[in-house]
Amino acid sequence: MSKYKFTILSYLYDHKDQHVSGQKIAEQLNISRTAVWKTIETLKEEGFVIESIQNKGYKIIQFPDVWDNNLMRLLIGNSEYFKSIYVYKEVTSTQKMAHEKLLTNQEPFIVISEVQNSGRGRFNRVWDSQGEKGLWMSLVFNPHISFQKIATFNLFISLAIAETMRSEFKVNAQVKWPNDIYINDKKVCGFLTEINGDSTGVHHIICGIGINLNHALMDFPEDLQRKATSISLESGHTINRYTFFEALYRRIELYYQRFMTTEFSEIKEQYTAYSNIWGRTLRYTEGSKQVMGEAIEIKDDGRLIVRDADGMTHQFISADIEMQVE
Ligand code: BT5
Repeated sequence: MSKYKFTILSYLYDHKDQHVSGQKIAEQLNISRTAVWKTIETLKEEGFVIESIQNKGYKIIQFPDVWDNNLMRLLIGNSEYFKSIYVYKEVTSTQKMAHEKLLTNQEPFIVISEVQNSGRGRFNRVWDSQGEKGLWMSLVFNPHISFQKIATFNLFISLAIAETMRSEFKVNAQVKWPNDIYINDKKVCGFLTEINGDSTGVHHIICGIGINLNHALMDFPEDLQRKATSISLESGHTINRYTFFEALYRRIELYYQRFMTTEFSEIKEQYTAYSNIWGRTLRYTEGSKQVMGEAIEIKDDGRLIVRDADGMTHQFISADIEMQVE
């Protein structure tokens, strides 16, 4: 790997709206023109599309299809909150990696991987994590909050994800309480939240987020084809995964800050408007409790209230909700 790769990529990235000459890059970075040329060739081999016009210079036209460590470091360099990012080609699970990294790194960070060969959902369910199609990452936060406060974390994160999809990618993303995002009644994103803490409260939140971005229907295993979707399938466009990642982590930072400084009641109206569970009879399962009923309210502490056919109300803290009740 060229030792100048990160600095040259940073320079091109900072000037991504214009062409910059090899001479100028060489002068600014105090390296030889040959080194500039060689490094740009390496970047091209790695999948960066870099236009080179005589007398004008170089310009990045397209990022590679895979997660590039240098580029991710650049994107995260603008983060107000996350201090580092670990980028992998393949891991068992970013969630598992995040827990391991936490043993030596206590500052907020992100783990992202192209492929997870053992991605997992809640209760160790399988999370299908195809390469080059999705966004599989775990975000580590280091709040110092009470266990009680954590109950509404998922609600803030759901809104950050759904809002990113709606405003930047023009799809009708809806929140499915407590931790899924759906489009047209199909799951496009699931996330899970784990915590490290002790008697004094929560020290770390490890939030694993899986989002289907560029999947075609056939990219999903057969059993998911009826239930899952991707942003690309819903919007009709191929999604630039870097653009998505950047838009998402910024909104997550914003909503994390809101989570830390306000109460759920502040965003409840928007959350309720974004939810897809109202006005329909669905099956709610939490542990051994199962209820067919209609959701009527989300309480300020994040609990969901469901009314069954006999008019009885039931409270849920974190239920599985079946959207396609047969
Ligand atoms: C979730 O669990 O929805 C949380 C998924 C979290 C995945 C991320 S990826 C990065 C990080 N690293 C990990 O290893 N995990 C996290 P749950 O609510 O239990 O839903 C799991 C169910 O979703 C499965 O049983 C399938 O029915 C369905 N499913 C699996 N893969 C899917 C996919 N790619 N798209 C849509 N649905 C999927």
